[in-house]
Amino acid sequence: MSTFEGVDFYDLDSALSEEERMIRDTIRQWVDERVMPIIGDAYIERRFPRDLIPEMGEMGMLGANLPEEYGCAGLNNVAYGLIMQELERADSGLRSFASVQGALVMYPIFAFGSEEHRTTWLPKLASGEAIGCFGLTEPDYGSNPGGMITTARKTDDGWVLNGTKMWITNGSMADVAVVWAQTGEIGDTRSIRGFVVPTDTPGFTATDQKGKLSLLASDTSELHLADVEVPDSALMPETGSGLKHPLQCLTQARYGIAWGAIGAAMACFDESRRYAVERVMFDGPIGGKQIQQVRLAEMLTKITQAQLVALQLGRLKDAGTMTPFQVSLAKRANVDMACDIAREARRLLGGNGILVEYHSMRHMANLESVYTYEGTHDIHGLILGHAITGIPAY
Ligand code: TGC
Ligand code: FAD
Repeated sequence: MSTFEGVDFYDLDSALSEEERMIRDTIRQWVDERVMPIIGDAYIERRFPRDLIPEMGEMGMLGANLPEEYGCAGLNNVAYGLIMQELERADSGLRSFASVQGALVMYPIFAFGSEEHRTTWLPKLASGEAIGCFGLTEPDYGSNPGGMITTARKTDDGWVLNGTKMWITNGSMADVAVVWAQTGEIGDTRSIRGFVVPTDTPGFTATDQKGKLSLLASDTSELHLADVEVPDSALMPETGSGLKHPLQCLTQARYGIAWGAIGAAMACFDESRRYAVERVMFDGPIGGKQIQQVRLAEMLTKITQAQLVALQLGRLKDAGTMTPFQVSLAKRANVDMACDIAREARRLLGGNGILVEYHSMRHMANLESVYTYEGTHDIHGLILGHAITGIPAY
């Protein structure tokens, strides 16, 4: 049974480069040593384990696929994906932190910001000295961000921002926010532009989202912008020709989620497999019963399929040919797979499955957020439907 350690039934290790394997193994060891012992307590205490951030920076996990000239690790996208997988093996909240920092804050600053934005923020964000958040969603504009009512109005020497952003990961911890705002008529998506806003700017406040039953080891906040005055230099110069700039950021983060979900599923499978061979009921291990064997076989099958999807997606991204539609398929399918596996794992564990000492129920609850954010499962179905038929059904 020990060959199932690491869950690599199709020997995908042989399809990775030595460097990719080495990076994966380094992060895996760090997660086992530094995160696994504390993540259950952090979850119960409803706090993101902030003291891990400097180590994540030092080890190159933040914005890992961005260039070295800005203090990032300059890794390929498969290595980046493997990092997301290993982080989410511990907790979706940890991968969320890294996703937002790297794909939703550092990526837009790199791709759409000014050189001043890049040199001011990227090295600090890469090292973890600064934390970032990404404000797109609003209370009444989730799946449809194009309708946003947060405004940026031009003044003589800058802009004034007003509005509310909801469900913002890292919001209360952040030093800098990438804020998307309407600079023209409400509904005119061509006028939606991105701003780099230091969170100590007067009028900017963040409040914790209370009452969550998922992603408890993650900071989720509401951002309030009340006459926030920023200079002209806060505007990201390359934004402003439609929703495609924020959506391009989402493509980066959704790519990471497609890998991350596999990590959560691997953790649940691993926990179930161990439990099945150790737990004795009716004079034998439950892993010797046909129902549990089929349950484990289904889990392994789904994880293997998801691994193949993620690896090929990563190779396409590295070749520069990946499309957003391929990312939608992978995000949708792999998160759905992980939700199913976490639920089945929790069931296999019996009563112990509801305890925090075991990981599956924490993953199960977390994955409900992952299913919803970065485009819900339904929305990715509609994106694929649009691609297949040419007819938008949103
Ligand atoms: P639509 O007309 O389809 O497209 C507008 C323009 O954008 C282009 N485009 C993309 N470009 C890059 N990447 C993508 N994924 C793209 N999708 C579309 C498109 O080609 C077009 O370009 P152009 O040149 O013709 O202007 O736009 P729409 O307004 O109809 O939007 C459709 C829809 C529903 C798919 C979109 O609004 C959507 O994806 N909604 C979901 C919203 C969402 O995912 N929000 C996520 C918020 S951030 C978050 O959840 C962080 S969680 C973080 C964590 O903790 O890990
Ligand atoms: P709605 O859009 O109101 O959807 C409700 C239901 O309606 C869903 O089932 C949806 O699939 C369905 N639906 C919507 N439109 C259609 C349609 N046209 N046809 C059929 N069904 C439809 N956002 C950020 O900007 N930054 C962040 O850092 C961030 N972090 C998040 C962290 C967490 C923990 C969560 C839960 C969310 C986060 N989000 C963030 C917001 C997230 O992206 C939104 O929750 C998501 O896009 C869905 O929007 P909504 O919650 O408003 O749901």
